[in-house]
This record gives sequence, C-alpha cells and structure tokens, in this order.
Amino acid sequence: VFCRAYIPGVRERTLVAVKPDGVQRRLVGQIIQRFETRGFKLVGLKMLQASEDLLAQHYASLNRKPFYPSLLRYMNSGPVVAMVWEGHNVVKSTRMLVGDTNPAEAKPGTIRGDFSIHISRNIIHASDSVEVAQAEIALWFRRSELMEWECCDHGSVYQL
Ligand code: IDP
Repeated sequence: VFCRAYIPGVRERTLVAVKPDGVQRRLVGQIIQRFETRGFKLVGLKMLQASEDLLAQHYASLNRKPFYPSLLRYMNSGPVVAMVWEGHNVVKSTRMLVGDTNPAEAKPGTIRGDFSIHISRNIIHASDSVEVAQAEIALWFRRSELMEWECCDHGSVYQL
C-alpha cells in the first residue's frame, strides 16, 4: 500500500546505537519501544562487535579528548545494537528522546535520564546533526542493510 504523503523531511534518517552497557543491562527492547511508539520507522538493525577501526572513525572528532582511550575500550567491550530510524525531524527528536550526554543533566523521561547515571556509561548513541547522521549511517551500514518499506499507519502518524 503506497500511502506516503509529501511531508518535508519525512525521509530523514539517524543512527542510534545501544552501547555495550545498554545491551548488558537488557535495555534494548525498552529503547526500541520508545522509537516505535513515537511513530518513527525502523529501517536498519543489527547487533555487532564494533571494531577499533570503526570506532576510531566514528569518534574521530573526539580523538584528542582525555577520555578518548577509555571511550574506545568501553565501546569495544561487548556487542552493540545499531539501528537506523527514519521520520520527520528524526535527528533532533532522537537527541531529545535520548537526553543530555551527561546523564546527571539528562531530564527524567529521556532514555539517558531514565536508565543511566554517569557520563562514562550513558547507554546510547545518537547522531547529532543531519550531516553527521548521513556519514554515520554510511559508516555503520551497507546500503543493502537499509530497508525501504511503507508503514501502514503513515497517514495516521503524518497526514493522508
Ligand atoms: P553524545 O554521545 O551525546 O553525542 P559526545 O560529546 O559526542 O556526546 O561524546 C561521545 C561520547 O563520549 C559520550 O556519549 C560519552 O559516552 C563519552 N563522553 C563524552 N564526554 C565524556 C567525559 O567527560 N567522560 C567520559 N566519557 C565521555
């Protein structure tokens, strides 16, 4: 059923990753549920052990920070669940759903604010701009791993 109306930005995509602590703590289901119930569309999903090379590229902009070595060890300490979510304004909305980088500053109701305490273990990654999202999706996913599909409730989430 092709029911997609023209809504500007409705094809916007962002990269989200449940970090190794989020996987260990069995939070994957609850995190996915927040994006699904909001109305966003899942277009990519996989569990992987991120390589040091992937992480070095992903966090290249932070490589002079004092916490960079421990950040890479943390992200490499176990499997992560990477996903691509699609929808109107999804990059900014996801940052709001996720909450402040530092869980101590993250509001209750956000993912970090509800499930984490310390900046060194903040359970989730989300792209911070549309341009960064495009680069991160290309880094983490092959084109063939991203699904093109129609959500049957599109007209209820957006507009018929
Ligand atoms: P973001 O993940 O909210 O986009 P960034 O500033 O890009 O935040 O930092 C990337 C990640 O690096 C954070 O999510 C967190 O895991 C880690 N990080 C950032 N600042 C610190 C810090 O001061 N101490 C330890 N880890 C940090």
